[in-house]
Amino acid sequence: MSRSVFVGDTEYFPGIAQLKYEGPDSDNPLAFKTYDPERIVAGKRMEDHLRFAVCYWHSFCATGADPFGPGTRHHPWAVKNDDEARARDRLDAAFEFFTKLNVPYWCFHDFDMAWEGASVRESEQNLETMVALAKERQGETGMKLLWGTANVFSNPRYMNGASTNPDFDVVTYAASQVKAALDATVELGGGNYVFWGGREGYACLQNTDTKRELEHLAVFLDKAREYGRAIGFDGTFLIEPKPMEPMKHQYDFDAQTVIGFLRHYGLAGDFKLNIEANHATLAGHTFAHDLRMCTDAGLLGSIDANRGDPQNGWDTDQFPIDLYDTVHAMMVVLEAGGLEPGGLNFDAKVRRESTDPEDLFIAHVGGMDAFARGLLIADGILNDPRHRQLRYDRYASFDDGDGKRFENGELGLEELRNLAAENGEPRQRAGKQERMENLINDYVVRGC
Ligand code: XUL
Ligand code: CO
Repeated sequence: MSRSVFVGDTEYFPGIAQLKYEGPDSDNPLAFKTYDPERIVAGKRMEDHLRFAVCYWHSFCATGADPFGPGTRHHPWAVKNDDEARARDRLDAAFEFFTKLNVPYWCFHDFDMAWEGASVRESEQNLETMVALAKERQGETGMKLLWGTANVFSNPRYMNGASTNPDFDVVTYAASQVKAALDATVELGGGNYVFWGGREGYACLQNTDTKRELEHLAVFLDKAREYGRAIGFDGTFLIEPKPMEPMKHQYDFDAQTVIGFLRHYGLAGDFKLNIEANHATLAGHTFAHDLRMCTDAGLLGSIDANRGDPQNGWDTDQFPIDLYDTVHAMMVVLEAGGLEPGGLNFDAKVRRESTDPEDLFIAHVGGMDAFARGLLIADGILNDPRHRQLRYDRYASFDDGDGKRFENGELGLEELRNLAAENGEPRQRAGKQERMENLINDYVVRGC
């Protein structure tokens, strides 16, 4: 892909050229060791399998502030006094970063890219201004939008939730933002639109009408779908599950909860899931578990790629570097036939202590290489007949005969009982977990 690497009047990452694949022997921290966009794996270019996206919020808005102290990163695009001038500089810095990193996609919230105005109309105009500029930059650089979303959780008005807020006036405000963010997503050609239910949940069960709030959430999503389709959005609406944080309990707890909700309210199909690794682990699952629940249901939409910290019980949003995570994730993705029109969005932030501008590139390089390795290793494992055997042969007793009839719902409980009485104690069949784990390890070592 040949793209311009420098947009606007200022270069925000001087001294960094477009990153390239240099192979496993390279010692250049600003080069890919495994991610080679053109390399063909399982019949497709790596870039088309992985569909990497950079997120706007962590990379260009967040400064590393935490509850114990202010930000540590100094963004040269955030120095001007005027809101619009800062937003324009930030957009140019972001597009320079995207193109230098050489990823095909990006993602945004309305008020990462624009700034909130004093009224609904003013906020809409601010977003429209920035969308026009982003559209220009997309044209110049070849970047595409993976998804857009609205931030309906940061502003204090959303402290009790957005679409599940007990106050109807707040619900209407959230609707105004979602409408504008949908307009923006369509204008920028986004393939997906995300709903992360930031404060859709509760802090105190006793003061919350959970039934009514969940029904409001469903009506709100239905109306967003109706509006989106009416303005020509033909992509996927995505719900991003998360069990807690900021709320004590969030309604979109995990993949299975969301799948049940979508089916119950007739939203499945238009809506799929955006699975974030660190959210799955917060819910007590593995990343791959939540992915598998989605692919089993035909509802995997996209991925927010990151990881938590095993010692911390919160959403640390670190860059994904754990090979087991990426291997297991890519096994699920490959088996399901890929992510398109979703992708792998790095919803991840560099650590507060990572203050050099190059650290943002290095972090993404690590994440991209980790997923590229995951892809190659997963492809190797899935093509090994021993994997199929260990996983699927366990179910051979359902392939024909009475087992098949059971699967088809043709045997009643009494008939099942009679078969047990006739056949006697079942033969013990080992699960072979360690055999499977060792096989996967052999591929991890043999690698890419
Ligand atoms: C928060 C989170 C969000 C969503 C988009 O935990 O993951 O950044 O991805 O609102
Ligand atoms: Co996310």
